[in-house]
Amino acid sequence: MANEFPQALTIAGSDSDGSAGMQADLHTFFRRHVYGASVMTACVAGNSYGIHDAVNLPESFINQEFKDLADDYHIRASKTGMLSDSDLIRTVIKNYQKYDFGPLVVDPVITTKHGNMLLEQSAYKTLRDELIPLAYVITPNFFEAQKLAEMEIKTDEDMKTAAEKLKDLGAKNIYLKGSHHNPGQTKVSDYVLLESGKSFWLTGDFFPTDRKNGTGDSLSACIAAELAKGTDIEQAARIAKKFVDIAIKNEIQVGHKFGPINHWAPADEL
Ligand code: PXL
Repeated sequence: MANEFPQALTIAGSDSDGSAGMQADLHTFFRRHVYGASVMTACVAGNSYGIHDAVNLPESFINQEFKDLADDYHIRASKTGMLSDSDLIRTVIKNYQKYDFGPLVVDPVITTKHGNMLLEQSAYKTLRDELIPLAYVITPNFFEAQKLAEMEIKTDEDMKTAAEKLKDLGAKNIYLKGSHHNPGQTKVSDYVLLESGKSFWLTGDFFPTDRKNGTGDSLSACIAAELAKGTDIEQAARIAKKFVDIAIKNEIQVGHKFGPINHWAPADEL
């Protein structure tokens, strides 16, 4: 029967070196045994040294991408990545509200790991006030969480307070990634706050490497993939943390500088 196989959607920018953005999402969907569809919102030209150019796709084209998927596929979960300006965010919101594409994972992409801005300053409020309230899960990194929660995070208690504040923005479930910028740290602890009120820490080893591009994209894509298969949010969060940790630890030598994580690393048995 058509559409029996679980299908997930990434609504994201294309990253020409394949390490992050839509390409990282599709690698993750494939690896987690979910069929991956994509609505491309923007294209970035870059490599492991950095990003060198970016363009947005026209609204009419993005609308058509959504329509074509809705006319034929059964998308069971979606995720957003790079949405560079307010118009783009609103185009995505309009289409997401028009069709049934399952629960939405919002990765609130603001900058790259290496400081390139991926979201215009003026779009930040649109992301926070209009997109995040539609999210089933948000997956901010440490810096995005501080910006969105409007507070500094220094302690475990601060992580918990920030997660509560993020929930107040309207997202149902919060996956807050812990800091990995403390000298000498050996562990990274993420904090998850669920719709039910349950919360827990997910702690993994810190692995010092420059080959970490696409980590955040892959974590949120893994959550979306699991949701598309019917996994509950707690289990999806646990699987995603392990999936990404394994992909970081099993480095592949691609590119000269900030290379991609390894989506092939043995992660079938999570
Ligand atoms: O990892 C964040 C990200 C998201 N989307 C695109 C990117 C990047 C980082 O490089 O290029 C398209």
